[in-house]
Amino acid sequence: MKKQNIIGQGKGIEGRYAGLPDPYGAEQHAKIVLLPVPFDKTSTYQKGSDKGPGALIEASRNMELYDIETNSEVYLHGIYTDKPIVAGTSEQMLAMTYKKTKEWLKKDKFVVTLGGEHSISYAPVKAVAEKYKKLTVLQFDAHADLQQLYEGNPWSHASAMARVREIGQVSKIVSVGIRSMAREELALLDRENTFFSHLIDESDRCIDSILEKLDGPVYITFDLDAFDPSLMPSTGTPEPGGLFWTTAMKILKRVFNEKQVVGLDVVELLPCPYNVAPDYLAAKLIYKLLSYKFCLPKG
Ligand SMILES: [Mn+2]
Repeated sequence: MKKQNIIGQGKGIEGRYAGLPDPYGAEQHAKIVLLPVPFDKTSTYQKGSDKGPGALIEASRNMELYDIETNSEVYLHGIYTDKPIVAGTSEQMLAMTYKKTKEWLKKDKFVVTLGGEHSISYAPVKAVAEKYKKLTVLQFDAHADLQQLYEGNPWSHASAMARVREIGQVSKIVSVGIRSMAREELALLDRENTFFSHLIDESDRCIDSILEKLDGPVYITFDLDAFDPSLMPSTGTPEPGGLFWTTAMKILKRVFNEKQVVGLDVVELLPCPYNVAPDYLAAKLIYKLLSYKFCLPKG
């Protein structure tokens, strides 16, 4: 029972997700690796998502680590917080993140990449897609992110999914929560595989229709602006009419239960110093998804 009193309530180790002491936070023991990529160079509305990983990790030290829903403590599988990727340009950041993700995948770790702006996702998706062929990317996002170029930059956050779509081993992208886009993106949109926010509810029929689109291994890229801004105001481009926690969890629980999820990123947390609740939500989102991944009885 010793494990009960070592963590939570901000008493864990600084700079480590959930404040995990060894052996739970140690590299050798860990099934899971968190890779922080504090990169924000192309944002156009509000900047500051480079502060996201740090704020998320700090908030995570205050979590209670027993998950009621799955009756489990996923940290017992080990969660290692890697050193942040520090890079000056998009190209450098992507090259370093890709290389690091490949290394962890070779060691059979489940990699969770923390943004930073959404453009970081290209690197982990590419690495994961080379290991797990015919990958479906499940995108939670308010925005389509399909602009070919944005302000002349192919690596803009607004082009994140345009680049992911070009990765050969990615068979398709399924997008959930979309509610803002440019007219020129309409022609680029894969309408069949897009679930607009205003059409999403918690019904089995709706969730079935999302699940039906997912083939083969699944990578989840979670842009926090998919959530309604009343829940997640701390993001660079907040957009009303988003998903709420229970709906998102209902969808995600079924995805983890019925599909093989092989990678995950959580991006676009732009912390506000006067409101830590969204940082905590982002930390908890990861903990919840890891609980679904490793502690859900398959069925
Ligand atoms: Mn996005």
